[in-house]
Amino acid sequence: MAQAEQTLQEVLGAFDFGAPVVGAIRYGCGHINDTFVVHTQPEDRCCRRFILQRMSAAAFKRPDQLMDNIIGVTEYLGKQIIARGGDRSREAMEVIRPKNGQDYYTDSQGGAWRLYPFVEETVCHQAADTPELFAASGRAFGRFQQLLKDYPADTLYETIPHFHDTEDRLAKFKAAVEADKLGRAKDCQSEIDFVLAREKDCSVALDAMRAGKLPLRVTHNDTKLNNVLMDERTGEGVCIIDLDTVMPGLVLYDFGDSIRFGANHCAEDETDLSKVSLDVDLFAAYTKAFLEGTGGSLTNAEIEYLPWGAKLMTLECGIRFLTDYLVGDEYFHIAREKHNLDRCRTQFKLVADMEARWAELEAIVNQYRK
Ligand code: ADP
Ligand code: GN1
Ligand code: MG
Repeated sequence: MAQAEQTLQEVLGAFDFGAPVVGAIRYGCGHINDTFVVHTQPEDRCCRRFILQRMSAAAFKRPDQLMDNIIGVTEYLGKQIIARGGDRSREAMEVIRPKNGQDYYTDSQGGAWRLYPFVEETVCHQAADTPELFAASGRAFGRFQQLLKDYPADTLYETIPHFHDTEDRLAKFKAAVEADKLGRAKDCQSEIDFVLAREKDCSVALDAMRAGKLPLRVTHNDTKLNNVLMDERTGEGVCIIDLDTVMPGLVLYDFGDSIRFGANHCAEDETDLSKVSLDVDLFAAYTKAFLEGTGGSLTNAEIEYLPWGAKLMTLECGIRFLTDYLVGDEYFHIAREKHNLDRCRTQFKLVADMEARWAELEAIVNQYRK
């Protein structure tokens, strides 16, 4: 048996699924963790599914702290949802501990694995085909923000230090260009120049935070459309997933990352850049719904900075893809050569569009200001 298969069998044996396992296969489109869907066959009902994940060792140095955060947040969300008369089993993730009673299982190769119930009768979208769908995701992420507004932020570990510290991302990018260890900088000089021309932008949100204009809150920090499960019948957001990066942050990070990924009609790795453009109607639909979801809890300054959230999260993500390309694709899963460079190019095309349509974005956000 190959090592990977042997490890998977070891891990499957470490959890009690309550019924025989009939199969485990790779699942989903995440760039970070290794995700599997596990099918089991209870005697008295049809197949029951689970999500089994090996947490990325490249991304997360301390799986113990990561799981501590996730257990704290999911238990808290569960209580909030029950108090509001919701369905806890569908609306919040729930960690299933391994047989050894720990928060996660460490396999004999050192991999760290966790298990969740599969949230059934939901759809995970890779693109926002309609404004209604995108708005539903905005309401869900806004509500997530509202549900966690009183969560004790000081109990959260920083699972990835400097995650949305755009200044730090810029510094790491410059170091990668300087080292150019694979000689790849020559393939992407115009992308490198694009970043260098926006060096000052990287400080805009951090300066506002340091000046006391923007408060730290508990934020998700990875609000891609495919990190919310939508009800397959109603189309509404059911459950926010991928809680690895729930940490103190600025609300504009959550808003901006959703816009980055969802307010256009292309995949993040589209190679035909003529197809990639910001859809301002999607931006408007998301803005309205996100603010509804937050239930009026944001300050005027936070709302005013939302367009910056969109631009900064897109620029930062492009910088991260470009840096990973330069250092040899160490962080993001890739499926082809230059995959990270392709991803970087779509991000920079979107940044350029945002800059060109800045006044429109500000007007939309202003319209929804208190
Ligand atoms: P990554 O950090 O690699 O993006 P995710 O936690 O987002 O990992 O999981 C990858 C994919 O697996 C998701 O986009 C979604 O399709 C699916 N998924 C994750 N958790 C669940 C769940 N509890 N129920 C149903 N699908 C899930
Ligand atoms: C990763 O985990 P996933 O695939 O939802 C990454 C995000 C990036 C995104 C780009 C922990 O998100 O920060 O914006 O890829 N997550 C982590 O698609 O680094
Ligand atoms: Mg994900």
